[in-house]
Amino acid sequence: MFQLPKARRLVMMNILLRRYFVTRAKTSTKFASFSEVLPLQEKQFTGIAFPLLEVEKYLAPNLDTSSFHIFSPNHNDISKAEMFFIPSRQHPIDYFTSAVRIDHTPELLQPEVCFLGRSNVGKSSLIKALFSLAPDVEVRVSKTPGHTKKMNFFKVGNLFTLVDMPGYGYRAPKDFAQMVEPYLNQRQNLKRTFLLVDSLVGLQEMDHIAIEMLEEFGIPYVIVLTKIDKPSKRVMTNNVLQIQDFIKEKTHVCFPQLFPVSSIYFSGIHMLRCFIVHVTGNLILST
Ligand SMILES: Nc1nc2c(ncn2[C@@H]2O[C@H](COP(=O)(O)OP(=O)(O)O)[C@@H](O)[C@H]2O)c(=O)[nH]1
Ligand SMILES: [Mg+2]
Repeated sequence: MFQLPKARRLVMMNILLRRYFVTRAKTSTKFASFSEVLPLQEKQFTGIAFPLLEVEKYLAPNLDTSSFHIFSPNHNDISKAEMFFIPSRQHPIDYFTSAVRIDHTPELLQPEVCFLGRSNVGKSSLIKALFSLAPDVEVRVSKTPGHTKKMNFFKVGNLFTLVDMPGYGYRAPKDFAQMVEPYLNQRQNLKRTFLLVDSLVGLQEMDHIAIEMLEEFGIPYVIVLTKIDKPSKRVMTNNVLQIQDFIKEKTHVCFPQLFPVSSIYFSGIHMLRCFIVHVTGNLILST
């Protein structure tokens, strides 16, 4: 049977894989831009633009929901923030580099935010959704859990950097010791850490370990609830309330407001873009 030489086979496989990932990155970008969300009917609009307010609708009226409204940009702020995620010749957005050890991380002065969470929680998908207006940015979304073992740096012009951290899973202690801990401890330009938690299952043991570490180091972080298209309204509401109570009672450096997202339907993505642009010092809210 005809067989390709090994080197050529590898090249072919690379081309096929690239094609697969790039094609995936280009599919389903409806509602990627806020301009496509604005004309929607109120219910659908709120669900995508302000998913936390959608949850609030299902709560008892006497419940204190002040933590739902701490960061509350208006439409104009959200549209302005989106401009930072649209690439141009003067403002290139691209994958920059990867690192497996802290001493391999690039020396960048621009503000940075990083994304942390269990393997399979949806980190890469979230970064892909945030960058959906820059379709040339290649973010690898793996089929196999625990694929990301590197820190991947994405530069948004010379304004800020997004870092996809290795997922903590069964290899967590090793990855944590080698990469996550020293990065969080030493990175001078780190402005905010986003801790991703699956909205279907809520806080898991591994999440608590990450929270303990963030609290111990005093690193400001925000909890992002991923895959909100999955849970029922009841499960979603329960998990939101439970996590918000936990933040209030047990944490000191966690932002009290949750950021629910669905990377498939772009729910909460516009809001999160706005928050990132804001915490990296690139946008002062008009409200
Ligand atoms: N339904 C749904 N699935 C998601 C969402 N985000 C990610 N996934 C799926 O969850 C799996 C893990 O996602 P990935 O981004 O690779 O997770 P990572 O290991 O944290 O980087 C993939 O099969 C994704 O397609 C989401 O918002 N909704
Ligand atoms: Mg990943």
